[in-house]
Amino acid sequence: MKKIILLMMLAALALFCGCTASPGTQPAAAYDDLIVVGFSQVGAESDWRNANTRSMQQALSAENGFRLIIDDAQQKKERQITAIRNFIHQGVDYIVLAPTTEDGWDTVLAEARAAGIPVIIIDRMIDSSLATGYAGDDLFTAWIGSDFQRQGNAAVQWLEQRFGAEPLRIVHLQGNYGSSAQVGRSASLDAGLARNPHWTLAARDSGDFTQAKGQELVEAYLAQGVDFNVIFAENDNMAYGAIDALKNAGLTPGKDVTIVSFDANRRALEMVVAGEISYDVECNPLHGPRVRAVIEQLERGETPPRFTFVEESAFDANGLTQEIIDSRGY
Ligand code: GYE
Repeated sequence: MKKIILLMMLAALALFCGCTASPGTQPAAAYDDLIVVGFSQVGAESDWRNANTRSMQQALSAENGFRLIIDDAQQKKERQITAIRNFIHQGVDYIVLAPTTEDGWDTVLAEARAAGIPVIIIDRMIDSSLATGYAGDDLFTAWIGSDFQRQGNAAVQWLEQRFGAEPLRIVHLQGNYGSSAQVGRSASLDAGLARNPHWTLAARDSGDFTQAKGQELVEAYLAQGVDFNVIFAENDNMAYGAIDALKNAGLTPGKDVTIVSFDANRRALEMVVAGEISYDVECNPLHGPRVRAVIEQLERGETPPRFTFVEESAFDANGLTQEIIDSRGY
């Protein structure tokens, strides 16, 4: 009898244990094997940013051996600093940072270094008194991103070639101030303005890389009677907003106003084919596999390159086929 009661109790216990393990739960051992990565992302301000987040999620997936914790900072540096501190407290294996602006990272990245957590910076750069010039005593292990001034130069050179001596009155929609993407692209346009005395700056302001602010700014310039024939939009989303504003005012983008832009998202390249955007400089957001490769190198005890500049091109309507657009990853 005692034996039967014992068997029944064991059976009940087995049933109970079975019930508590929900279908998707990972066994503890497999979970412990995952490399934990805390990713402090700028926000979700643009198509570029969303493609960048997706690329990270795909590359650093559980199937690939990672547990990725993403914190969306809604374009606020203070939130990124808090997120990094949380990652340090959680004891993540790696921190990936896409910094909003260049300045202000010394303290929190020194904390990560003190905790022995390697930091990989993607997209934009940090400007740190400690980041440069101290081989072996750096605040980040590797950086992966774009040469934003080179991108800006490509757009300025295209305007020079396309318009020669024609006078240009340029509306400049800037990204969020202090971000490398804004700093580099704006520096190129400033250099273009300086060497082309027949170019004038009709208006300039930050649209924070968002479509809504791009539209608002151009609507305001039109309402104020600002006279312009070129828009230099520092990303595609602000260009989309600008295009809406122009169309609402009865103007034809690509005819009345020439638009140059950055990122080369699929949607923007369709606008290049349609003649609404005249030139779009590629900025590649697909950093996920690159980050994965760097972490795997570190896991094997190898030294990854400290700086990786992504190769990029630029598009006008010449030769831009639907096939090329469809083959793009973002
Ligand atoms: O161009 C813009 C995004 O830093 C390269 O940020 C990135 C920029 C990109 O919001 O669309």
